[in-house]
Amino acid sequence: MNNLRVNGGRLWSNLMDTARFGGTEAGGVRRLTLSEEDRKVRAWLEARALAAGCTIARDRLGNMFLRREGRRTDLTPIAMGSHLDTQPTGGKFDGILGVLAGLEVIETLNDAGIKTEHPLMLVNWTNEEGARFAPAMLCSGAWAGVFSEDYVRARQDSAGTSFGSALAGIDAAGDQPVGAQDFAAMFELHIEQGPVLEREELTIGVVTGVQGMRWYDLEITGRAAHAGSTPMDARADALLAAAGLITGASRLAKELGGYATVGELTIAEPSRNVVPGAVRLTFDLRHGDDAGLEAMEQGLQTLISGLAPDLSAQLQQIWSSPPVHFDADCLASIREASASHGHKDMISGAGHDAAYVARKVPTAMIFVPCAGGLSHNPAESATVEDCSTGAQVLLDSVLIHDRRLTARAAE
Ligand code: HGY
Ligand code: MN
Ligand code: MN
Repeated sequence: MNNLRVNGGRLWSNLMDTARFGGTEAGGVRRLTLSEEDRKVRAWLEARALAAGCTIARDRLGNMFLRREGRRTDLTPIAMGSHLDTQPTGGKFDGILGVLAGLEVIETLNDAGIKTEHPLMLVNWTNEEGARFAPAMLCSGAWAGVFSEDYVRARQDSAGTSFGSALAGIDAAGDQPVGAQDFAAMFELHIEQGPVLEREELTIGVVTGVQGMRWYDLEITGRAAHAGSTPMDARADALLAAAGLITGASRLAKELGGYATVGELTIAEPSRNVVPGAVRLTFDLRHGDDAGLEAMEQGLQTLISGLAPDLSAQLQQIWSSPPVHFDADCLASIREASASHGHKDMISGAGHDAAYVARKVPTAMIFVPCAGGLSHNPAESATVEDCSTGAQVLLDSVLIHDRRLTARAAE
């Protein structure tokens, strides 16, 4: 193994410094995609990357490609990527740890005056979270050819602002065609966002894949009625129907070993003395295999078909991301880089840009623990030691992979 060491203190300082872009009183970060806070953190990253000798490119959807030249100009870059946007109740580490660890790799190589054979590319993927503009992983998905540019531009947030106008609003778009940037491989470092590593007192997760996930919108229509004079057995209460579906989906997930979450629920024209006549809610279903996902979807459909006749429901699937298996060579490089750290293979419960990038180039992920496995919460936290070890494994994985690919090309 090389004797290069990342500067964990510099990484931690960058993590705490960038947390001010969208920092909340609760100690978390609210940095929605294409917001003013997103513009500021993007500008911060570009300035640091330029100071580190990188060239900057952006595609037409604002994906950022920060390139460090290698010794060979004929080789395709090895990428380190993740995302800078957060959930509304986000924390200091989800996404940005992977981007800042990639910056730390570049600055460590600069400090040592070392050049890799392959160029390196630090990537910020626009709109990973899907919180403001659904679905998630929208612009890594567009880069992978899953979503058209027009589809992405037309997505709207809850205020009716389109992705396209928000993108123009912070001047984040570049002129590179979406999908034109190629990579020899991509590595993504991320907090686990689950309890496994912490529980097993391990520092590194060698992430072999990502579970499947599907998102749905559900509209339930009943009948608005007077809260005081409508008998309980004469109601078409849309919210009560939704409550039954929510508990039913949760029971299904437990039975099938999957995950079911309702994260958004809106009562149309809410009033405390009116029986809700119409509600809209979202379902996020996940499972390690397609058969399990399919069984969960069928189960939800069955629950919906069992609603009382004076209630109607429209279930629309708005997104489907099948289970992903990462690249064996990339995983071998991560395992070699992790040899001196407590590590284990694992599947990611959360979605990541790497899930779409893997459709086009060899890709794999590295996890580090976060406290209590908590994420998408202002209390999300990780330690300077684990973040530093994660960045070290990212550096070593990239160096090992650079040698692996170069040697193979010379055969
Ligand atoms: O939904 C997810 O798993 C990711 O955080 N976007
Ligand atoms: Mn993330
Ligand atoms: Mn997230």
